Order: sequence, then C-alpha cells, then structure tokens
Amino acid sequence: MTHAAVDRPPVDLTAVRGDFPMLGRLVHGRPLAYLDNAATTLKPRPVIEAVADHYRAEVANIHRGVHYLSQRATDRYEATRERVRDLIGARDTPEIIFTSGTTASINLVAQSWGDANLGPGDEIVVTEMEHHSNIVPWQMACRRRGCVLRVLPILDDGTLNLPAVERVLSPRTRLLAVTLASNALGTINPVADLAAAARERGAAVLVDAAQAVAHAPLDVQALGCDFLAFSGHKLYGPTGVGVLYGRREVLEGMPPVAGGGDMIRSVAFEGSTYAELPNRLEAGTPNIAGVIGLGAAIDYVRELGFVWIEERERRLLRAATEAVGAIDGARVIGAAPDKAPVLSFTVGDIHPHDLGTIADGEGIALRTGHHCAQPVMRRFGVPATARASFAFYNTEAEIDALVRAIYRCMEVFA
Ligand code: 7TS
Repeated sequence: MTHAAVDRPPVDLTAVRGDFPMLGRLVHGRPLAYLDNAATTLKPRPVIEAVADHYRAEVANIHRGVHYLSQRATDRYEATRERVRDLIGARDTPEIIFTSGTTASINLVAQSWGDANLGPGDEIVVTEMEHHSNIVPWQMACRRRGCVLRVLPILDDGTLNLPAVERVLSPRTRLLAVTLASNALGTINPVADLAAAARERGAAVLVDAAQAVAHAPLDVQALGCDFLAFSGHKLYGPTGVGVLYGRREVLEGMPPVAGGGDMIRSVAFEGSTYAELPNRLEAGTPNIAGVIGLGAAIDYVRELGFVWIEERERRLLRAATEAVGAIDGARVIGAAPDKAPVLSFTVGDIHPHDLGTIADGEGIALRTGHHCAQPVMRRFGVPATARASFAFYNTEAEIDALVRAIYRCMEVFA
C-alpha cells in the first residue's frame, strides 16, 4: 500500500473539509455536525464529479460496445476493480465482484456458496455483534439447508468472548461469518486469529468489512479470509455499489444466483454456459456510475493516507469518549481497547430518540436506535443507544456541540 507516512505533506484539515460540499450546509439554521458516518459517509467533490461526469459526458453501457464511449465506460469500470484489488490486497482482479453493497454481497455468498456447500447438520458461526445483514442471510440459508446457526458471545466490555471460540467452533463448522468492526459497539475483532481457528476446522471465513474499510488498510491475505464484503457508501463513495471479494478457488465453485446478460458464454434453449469470473457473478447492467464513483473514492482516501486517517479518527474517538463519559449518568456501551470511531451511549433514563431529536435541533446528525444490531442491544439490556460515529473530517468543536446538546437534553428531561 502507498499510505506510508514518509514523503507526505501534512494534511490540511480545512482543505479536506472543503472537499465535502455537505460540510458547508446548514441544518435547522446550524452548521451541520455530521456524526453518523457509520450509517453513510459524506462524499468528496472528486466522487461527485466522477459520477456526474459519467452521466454528463460519458454515458454508455459496458462490456458490449465497440464504440468509443462503451469502451471508455468499460475501462473506467474495470479500473475500479483493479483499485479495489489493490486496496484490499487481493491476488487477482477477477476475485473482485461488484454488488449493490455489503448486504447484497453477503446474500450472494449465503445463496450461492451456501446452497452449494451446506447440508443438514452443518454449522454456521456468527458473533453476537453482527449487523442484521450478517445474521439473517445465514438464518435463511440454515432454513433452506437444514443447518444450525451458532453464536460467539460478547463480554461486558464489548469484545468477543475468545475462550468460547473453542466451544462454539466445531468439526461441523462450515463457515465463520464475522464483522471486522462492529457498527453498534465499535469493537475491532481479532479476525485473523478467528479465521485461523476456523480454517483449522476446515471452515470457510467471511469478513464483513462494512465498518472497517474506511478506517484502516485491509489485507485479505493477512486476514486469511475466503470472502470479504463492503459497501462503497461507507467509504466516501456512492450508494448502491459494493464489493464481494472471494478467493478465486472458492468463487470458481460458486454457481450464479442471477442469470442474464453479461454473465454467459453462450445461450441456447437446450442449455447455456457461463462466463468466467468476475462476469459470471455480475448479471445485467451494473451500477456503472457508482463503480466509477467508488474508484474516485478509493483514490481520494488513499491520497489522504490511512496513517493520517487512523491517527485523526483515534484522536476524535478518544476525545468524544472522554467528554461523553464524563457526563453524569452517561453510559458508554463498548469499551474495547481497539475500536472503530464509533461511540454508542445512553444518558440516564433519557430515551436515545429524545437525545437524537434535541441534537438534530442543533444541526447534529446523531444516530439513535438499535443500529440493525438488535442482539447487541439485548446483550446490553438497552432498547436502543445514541451513536456518534466519526470520520476524519469531524472536529473537536463538533464533539463540544454534541456534549452541549446532551446537557441541554438533560435539562429538558430533568
Ligand atoms: N455490516 C455492518 C457491520 C454494517 O454496519 C452495515 C450497515 C452493513 C453490514 C450493511 O451495509 P449496507 O451498505 O448493505 O446497508 N450499517 C449501518 C449502520 O450502522 N447504520 O446504517 C447502516
């Protein structure tokens, strides 16, 4: 990767913030403090321009025209595939499959790989901190294939109960599906170790990198995973585009679940044959502009460099954890030593939705609810939390504004 600290001029935060048009807008007459980056990130100008340029001047479908524009669109689309390969350290470019997002990527594996590889009595292991999109597709696969879903529990500090790995993994484990970073707790999981334990038992490993991809460099070889999924929109890219990485040998064995254009070698009524990877798993016209926008997002992030991004976000998370943690009655949920920049909390008996509403009035975008991780809420005995999730463009002043909003809320609901 090219994110070494050496040879890089210091990053100018004001200039970086200037790259994001949304940071210039007001909400309820207040400057926007966007603290919902775990839900989706704001988009920098190069991403917006890449998408707009495609629609303004370069519209064409891919993989099918000899004409100039079609070839150009194809080149740009395929150039993003290569950028993704490089970003996550995959060996081969055809190991990168474009989908509509993390959810679609996981469902593709559950349906295609699941139906080809799972049978009655087989076990799928997930963790208690998974997003619903890394639980429900496996429950559906279990129902279809007669498998059993097993769960790796969470400890009080929001880390995984690692000694339980020996008990939960078994010779019947066919797949470990685990998130690299929790959207509700922030916890970063020791995925490489978990993957090694799963591989020892002959199980495949799927990594949900939705909450990790924007915050730290990824390396699918070092993780030792068979699959990795992420969404473009959490990496400063467009919505409606995502990635499924699959190890080539594993992808080769996966039957397509969607048939149609672009995924075939030849079609006859007697029977059809399928194209090679990656096209075999990308039926139909994809989100061309979205993929091109994702390419611009990857360039943008790598230009900033993960050294700076990690340092900046670590500082923001530390400041926010200290400031919110110091409020009387505040309870921070998720105290793992290694966290993505996510701060989940409750304050006394105040309902998180009330916190969210008061914060909204101040122009602060705060997420409240179960964060599509209801098992986590149940584990910690809360119906919901308020969640501030940070990106490198956030500021200490925005954290101060959050703290002021919490105090205001405490006054209102005293
Ligand atoms: N996995 C994790 C860990 C996530 O945080 C999310 C989305 C998904 C999967 C699904 O991603 P999608 O792009 O396919 O929807 N998480 C959140 C969130 O925390 N708030 O809104 C979406």
